[in-house]
Amino acid sequence: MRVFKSLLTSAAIAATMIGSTVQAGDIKIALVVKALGIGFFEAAAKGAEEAASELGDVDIIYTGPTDTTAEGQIEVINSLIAQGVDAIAISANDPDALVPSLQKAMSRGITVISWDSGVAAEGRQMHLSPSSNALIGNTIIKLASDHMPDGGDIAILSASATATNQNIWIEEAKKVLPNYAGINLVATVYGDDLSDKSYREAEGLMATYPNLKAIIAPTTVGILAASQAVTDAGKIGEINVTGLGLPSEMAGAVASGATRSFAIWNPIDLGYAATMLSYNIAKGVEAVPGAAVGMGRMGNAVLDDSNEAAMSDPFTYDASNIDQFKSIF
Ligand code: RAM
Repeated sequence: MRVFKSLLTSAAIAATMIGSTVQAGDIKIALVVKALGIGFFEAAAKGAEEAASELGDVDIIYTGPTDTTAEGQIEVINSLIAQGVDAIAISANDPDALVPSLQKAMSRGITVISWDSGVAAEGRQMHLSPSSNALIGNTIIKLASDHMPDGGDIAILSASATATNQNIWIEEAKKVLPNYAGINLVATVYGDDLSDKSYREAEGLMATYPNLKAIIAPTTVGILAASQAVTDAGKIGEINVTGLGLPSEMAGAVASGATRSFAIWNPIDLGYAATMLSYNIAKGVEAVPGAAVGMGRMGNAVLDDSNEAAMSDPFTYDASNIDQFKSIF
């Protein structure tokens, strides 16, 4: 048991150095993701790599735990502190649990930002959201409602129960529900951004709510697993799976009709922007309310009173346009 655990631990802190040979004096930026093996984060890593080659003096360490837990990320953070990285850009599995270890990193002079999924303000210098949280919340409900002319029951299949980003989007989605007459949210379940757990949770929803008309998964892992579960259950046409997905992963579901439409922002741009922000702050730009911090080709992030900014709007994909995007991300 002990051996197994220590194997898991070393796997959990496995890190990949991307790019060319590490030069002394290079800025080491760690892109810490919710978990390794998720296509969305691999696309973000491509963007980080693009930023690094543009900047020239940057090494990207792409790393994360093997599952979407705060405990796994704390181990990763401690190991990055020990390695003496210059910056940590993290998509958090929990807004609060990471604060002590990220504060330790900042007290050692390491730049800390969160991106995608935020850390509480005291645990980071700034946060970059992909898009306005209210817009994402409204978008996921609208995507379901667009294909439910007679209204009906919907359910949410989320990522982990402590994921900052999904929890805010769900909160925003619930706020706009009264604007969608006849749409009834019956349950919210959590697949932890694991394919098999998400698939089983989708099966559970179909068994518990026989009148379900849509499953909304605001996670790229969840939407793919749910579309597969609906397909395998023979319920294409009866239950529409929507939410946030990657065109490359969702092309089959759109072709089969399991998913009528879904949305996402560009994850490559998000990883690129997070890297540029980390670099500029590590080089001395101050992250304070009102500051405009450069994001390279993505323009500036203008920080609000909570030192937060949003990158761009989500884009909707369906059968009419998915083929143009499925080879990009
Ligand atoms: C998954 C992750 C990520 C989220 C996307 C939409 O890849 O949960 O944090 O932003 O879905």
